[in-house]
Amino acid sequence: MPDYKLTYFDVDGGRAEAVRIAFHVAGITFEDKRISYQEFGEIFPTMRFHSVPVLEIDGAQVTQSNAQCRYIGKMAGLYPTDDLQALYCDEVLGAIEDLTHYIVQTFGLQDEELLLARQGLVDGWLPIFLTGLDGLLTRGGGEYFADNQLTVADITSSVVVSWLCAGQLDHVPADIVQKLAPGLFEHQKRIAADPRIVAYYASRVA
Ligand SMILES: N[C@@H](CCC(=O)N[C@@H](CS)C(=O)NCC(=O)O)C(=O)O
Repeated sequence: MPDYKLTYFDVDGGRAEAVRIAFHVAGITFEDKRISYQEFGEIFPTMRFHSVPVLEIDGAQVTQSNAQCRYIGKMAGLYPTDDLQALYCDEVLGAIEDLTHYIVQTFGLQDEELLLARQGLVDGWLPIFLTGLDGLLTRGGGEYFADNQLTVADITSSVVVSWLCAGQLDHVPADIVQKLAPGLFEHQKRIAADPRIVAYYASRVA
């Protein structure tokens, strides 16, 4: 088995979270290297695209969280073997990445500028992506996005939806998902209760 090291911020969320969960579900030991924002400021030039998560496989860097998700997800049985179902899974991963990108663009803004940017999200990209993802869930049958079973798409969506519902984003109502995409809201609660996800978080506090 190769030596795996995943470097990301010290948060139980964000772009590395589904990769960490997939490692756990696969039963693969990896170094969960959690860095502070200050450490990131010191080491980011050593990273290929100056960003995290970075997965090192026997010391060789691989970037891009969705690529990492697919790679570890396959070993964990969390990625469809059927090409069409894999496409459905990838569509969700890509949409979540786009949505995250739009949200992150508002980070670091202050006061009136932040208010306007967040209002723009609430009136624009958030409803577009939340209702779009709700539709993709319906396409998958309502319970999962693809393959009629848990995949990295469900986990990635659950991580972002839980973040949106936590009320951590100023000027974004914490009930926005519940109001605009009730199916997606229920999906998040169901995925968080999946025994594999519960076991991962139990292992975090153990
Ligand atoms: N598409 C990349 C995006 C990576 C990315 O933007 N990561 C953020 C953290 S979630 C980052 O490192 N930001 C540092 C910065 O913007 O300076 C991926 O999915 O891995």
